Amino acid sequence: MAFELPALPYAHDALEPYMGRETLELHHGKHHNTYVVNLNNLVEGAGLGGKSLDEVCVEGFKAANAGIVNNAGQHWNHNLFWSIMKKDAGAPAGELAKRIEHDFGTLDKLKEEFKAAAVSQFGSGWAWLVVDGDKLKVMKTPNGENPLMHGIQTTLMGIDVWEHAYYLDYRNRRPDYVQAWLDHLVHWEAVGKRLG
Ligand code: MN3
Repeated sequence: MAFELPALPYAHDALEPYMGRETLELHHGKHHNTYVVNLNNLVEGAGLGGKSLDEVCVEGFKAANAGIVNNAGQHWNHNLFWSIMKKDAGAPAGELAKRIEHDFGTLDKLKEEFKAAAVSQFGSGWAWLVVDGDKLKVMKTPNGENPLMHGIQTTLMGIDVWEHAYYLDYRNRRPDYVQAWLDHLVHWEAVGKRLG
């Protein structure tokens, strides 16, 4: 079964002005789609045909197969990214709010730590909020890598800090993009559901 580009769960202009229509059209329709096409072209030759996306990520990373790591990783990363965004969707609630308070003190402290990771990722990559053991933790990964490849079973949210994610809307101002994303684009209810 070939991997497929998922439909965006909202219209291309649904996240404006924080993430513009043109950014979403190119990012989803061109960048993400290219990762899916490349992954499908590589997966049989890598001996990973028929495996789940999670398995392909983990096994490709173990085998240090750069093509698989980049393309399977980016497919996995973008699937998550689209699913945890919604414009002005409120604040963390319930179990997620409790866990944030317990592990970070306040939501602002979490945002501060997450922003620092996202801004300091040198070059392309991602910053993440994950569950590591029994604690919420912020981490970052380069290029197409993701927390799953590093042994993390539960990833709650992640921000794409490749330039293609923000350059049309924010030019070189990555910190402004990350701040706007944290303040306006995180779908906290969807993030909370990922706690399981
Ligand atoms: Mn991207």
